[in-house]
Amino acid sequence: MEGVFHEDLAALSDLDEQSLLESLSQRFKQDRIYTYIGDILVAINPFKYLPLYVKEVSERYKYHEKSKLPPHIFAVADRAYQSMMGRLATGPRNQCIVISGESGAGKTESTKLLLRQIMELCRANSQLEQQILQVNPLLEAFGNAQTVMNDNSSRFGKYIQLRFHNSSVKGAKINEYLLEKSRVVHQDEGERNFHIFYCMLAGISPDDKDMYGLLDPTQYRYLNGRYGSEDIVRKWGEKYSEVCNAMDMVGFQEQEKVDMMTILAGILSLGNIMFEPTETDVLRVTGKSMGWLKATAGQFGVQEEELLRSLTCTLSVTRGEAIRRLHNQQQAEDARDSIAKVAYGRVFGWIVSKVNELLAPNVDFDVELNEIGILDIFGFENFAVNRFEQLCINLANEQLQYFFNHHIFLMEQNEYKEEGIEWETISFKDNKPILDLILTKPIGILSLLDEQSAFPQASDRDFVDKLNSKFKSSPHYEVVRSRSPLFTVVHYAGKVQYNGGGFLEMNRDTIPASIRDLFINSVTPLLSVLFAATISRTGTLMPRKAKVMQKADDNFNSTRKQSVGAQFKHSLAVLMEKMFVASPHFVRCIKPNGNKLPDQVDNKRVMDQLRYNGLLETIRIRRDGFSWRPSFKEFAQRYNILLIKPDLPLTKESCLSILNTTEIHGWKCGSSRLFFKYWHQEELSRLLERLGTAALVIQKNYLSLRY
Ligand code: AD9
Ligand code: MG
Repeated sequence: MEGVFHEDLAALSDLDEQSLLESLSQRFKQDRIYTYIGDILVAINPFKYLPLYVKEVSERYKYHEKSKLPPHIFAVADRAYQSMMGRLATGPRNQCIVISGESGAGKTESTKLLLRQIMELCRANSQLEQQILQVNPLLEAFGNAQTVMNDNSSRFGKYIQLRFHNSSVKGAKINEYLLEKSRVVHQDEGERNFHIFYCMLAGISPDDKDMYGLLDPTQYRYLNGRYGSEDIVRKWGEKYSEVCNAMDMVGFQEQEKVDMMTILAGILSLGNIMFEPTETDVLRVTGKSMGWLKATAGQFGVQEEELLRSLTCTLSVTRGEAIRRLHNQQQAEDARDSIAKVAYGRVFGWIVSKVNELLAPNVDFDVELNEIGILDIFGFENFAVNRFEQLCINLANEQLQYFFNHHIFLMEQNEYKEEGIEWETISFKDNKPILDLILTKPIGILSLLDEQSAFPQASDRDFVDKLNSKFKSSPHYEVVRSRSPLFTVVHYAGKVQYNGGGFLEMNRDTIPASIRDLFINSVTPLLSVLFAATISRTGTLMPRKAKVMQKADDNFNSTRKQSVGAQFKHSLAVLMEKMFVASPHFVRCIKPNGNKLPDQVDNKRVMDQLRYNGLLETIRIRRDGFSWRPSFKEFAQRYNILLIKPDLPLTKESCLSILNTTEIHGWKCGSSRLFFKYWHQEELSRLLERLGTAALVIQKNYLSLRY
């Protein structure tokens, strides 16, 4: 079949679903994992080492002509970098690379390769470059974990912004989204806790192990008694040295590292504290648990009695009177788990804000910085049990799909209409109604959740009943007849059944005042800082205030505190705002099979992904459409040099005269802008390059003659 092995699917004249699948899988069988659809890169996860990223390849892709080399992730890095420098085309100088795909499809690996190649491109070779490259192993150790879908699954989303002045990198900033804190205290079958726990236990020296009060890994409930074979343990040990090394390189202080590890050890001990009911309603901690309580108090640097009190009762102040409410066994276990979650979440947030502090650009205020952002979020998930976190993760993926559709289909086709370009509309699966179902005010899933979360008496069942009555007729919602609080959302990537159990609590995510006080008074400096400070939405730590101010703020915060859902919604909105004003580059990752195995293509799985990604429609629009649409002014400004007339008016007529001197075909002229195929950009750049030197000389002569 002609064209089956084509490197750019948009160049094929005729393609249906089946031949698209065949094309991709034939290429994949020859280890050609990358394919273009015009300016979009499709990447299929090989699940094996391929010699695609060695130094020599990296060199070859620097400042290359896209059409001359096979598709590659390094080509995307090159394009983003050149565009940021204003070398390739007109348009915003800030760039964003959006990587999407389901869990295990290869987004995080792609992100790392992009970062590496961009650093190569700017020939940073400085301490800053090393620091930036070390951020990933550090964040992965604390924020990734093994799931049934991916052995190194990102349990948080991140947007890495690289900041440049001219061609050199000046700093970086990380935005993190919604770490899945519940993993610290619970992991489903076949899953693990965050990597760092296993790394620490495997890699720590015997002396340090004693210092942190760590025991045998199989003892810890939060690790589910699971550890691993000797081989795995050795790898974890090696990873631990890498993480320590990364911390040193990025610039963490020795004391900060010690504090961090001690807090992690404390979290593990805390998980082993069990409670026994007594006849007098007071819970008892005895025997081994007493030992764990002592250990935790030591590791957290808090008083043992105070820790016990914050686990076994809640103190509230009503009309100036302190009321102590005793916990039952379940409440005490919940308090224990929420301390573990909040402590881990704060350590993670602190690492990110520390990284941002250390990597902030060290330049004067008036220095203009351009940016390349790389978005690597958690992929679409559908587990046996899906919780609140999965709803947020899948919402983020919906939002990205919308961003993609908006750019590729909506914006482009609207412009054709407005500019009077003849065009046969290409339809696509618009997921806006699903976004509305989750996000709309006042009756989206998240706002109903907020409404219910505000009632202390409301239950998860009440919440799901409310959803059922509001959305039963929505085409993207399905009522589940069950005694458990279940509901189904029909996402763009498939149906997901959610278990509403725990939604209200996870959405509220409140820390009891007694727990905060406990930690503020900790003698472990880092813990005390983490709880005295509030971590702002941007991930930076706000300074500790005087106690009185703190109290006033608490009252304020208790009425104003945003729910987790509302915060997430807000941070997604901020991210989208940023991305909508940058030039986007898309990488669509595909997972070839569900077994994480090399050389295996599960046709049905891949076809599902091609369908929900809208790839067939993407091919059509890239083939027939005009992805580069500069205004007359932008175009004339940049390409007037082709006519060797620097003072050309920036009008339509000038643009047409410029274009008429070239042999470029297939472009169109609208009422305010020009419409080009994606490959025209490169053709014009080539012309500029060829004429550039000569033209500059002539231009100089011309100017000297005139004046
Ligand atoms: V999740 O949404 O965070 O759960 P990702 O990020 O999409 O997911 P990831 O990049 O972690 O997936 O890839 C999963 C695994 O596939 C990696 O750990 C590698 O073992 C494997 N992988 C991915 N890309 C490549 C590659 N280009 N070459 C070799 C790869 N192996
Ligand atoms: Mg990932």
